[in-house]
Amino acid sequence: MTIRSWLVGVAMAALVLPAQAQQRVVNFYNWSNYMAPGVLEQFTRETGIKVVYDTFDANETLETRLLAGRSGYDVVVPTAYFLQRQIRANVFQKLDKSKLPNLANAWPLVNQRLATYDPDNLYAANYMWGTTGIGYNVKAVRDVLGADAKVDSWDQIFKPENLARFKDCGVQMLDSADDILPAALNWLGLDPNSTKQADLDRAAEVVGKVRRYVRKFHSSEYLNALASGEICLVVGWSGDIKQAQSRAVEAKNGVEIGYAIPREGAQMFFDNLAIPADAKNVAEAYELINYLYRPDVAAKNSDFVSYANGNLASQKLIDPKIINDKTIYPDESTLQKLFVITARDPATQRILNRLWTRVKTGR
Ligand code: N2P
Repeated sequence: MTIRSWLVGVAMAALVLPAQAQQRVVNFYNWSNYMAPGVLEQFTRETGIKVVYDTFDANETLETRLLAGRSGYDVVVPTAYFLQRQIRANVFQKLDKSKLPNLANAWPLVNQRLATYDPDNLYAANYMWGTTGIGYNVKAVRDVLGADAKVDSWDQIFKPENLARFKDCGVQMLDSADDILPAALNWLGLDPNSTKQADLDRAAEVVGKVRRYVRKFHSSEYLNALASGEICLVVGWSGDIKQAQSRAVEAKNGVEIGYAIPREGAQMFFDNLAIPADAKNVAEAYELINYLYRPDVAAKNSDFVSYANGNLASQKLIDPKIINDKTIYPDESTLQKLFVITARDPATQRILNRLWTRVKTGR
């Protein structure tokens, strides 16, 4: 190497290195199956900010990382009843609304719901919301229950003699104490927010009795498994089930998927954007949240993930198939049937989790 070429090399490195050091980054930890393809790439194209994207499928996973500190994340998406106690644990920073002009697009109704968990909406902005209900393979249900059978009740899941009939075509259930136990409590006519040991024991007993008909407790795999026809019944999240429905239509594989909000009622959950107190890339976090609150971006996401969002201005841009679907954007009478979960204190949460582990393993 000549001195000259070496010098050129050094000069080029000097030009390139600072540019690399300046690469703006945002570390985004979101639920799986919760983002339309292309949305984050578009953000990078528009802002130059690289998104390091990582996903989870359980609030517990997110919470463990947040409570341990130095999670490395700049934007996270806890469900409201987890957010509530994480705020108390000082895990998040207050949002500087002057950096989020697009929050003007927020849906006041959703803000108001969220304020139960985050008074005055100081720490979080709703991303998406949905319900926990029953996904099913239409043909399999017809084969097992007869031509005019309808899946519209938790009896289908929680009565062992009913669930037993679906064992062979495949049943999955969310691996989530906070979704399944409240559903069982509600079905028993008990308060889904009950913290009474006797109530929780009864709910656990209900699930324990149907456990052997459940092929798997898992919170994200059922999307593919339903779409491919590998399973026929699931207790899962609305949008994931609706995504399975669209995926099967696109695949033209003859699989038809339905989603039901059972008549006894179902849980309605709110998942929200928040910035950890120790986030390193705060300016970038604001840019990302503000971008996600652009009406066109929120609409694109809801169109793909089949969840309702917290953005009122996006509604006129959302595909009529999505916005007019009452299992995604529930009407008044459906809303009446939905219940919400409030934050549990850490001790009750531990009881619930222990119970859940026992239910799943049968030990
Ligand atoms: C996204 C499911 C999020 C719902 N796949 C859980 N709150």
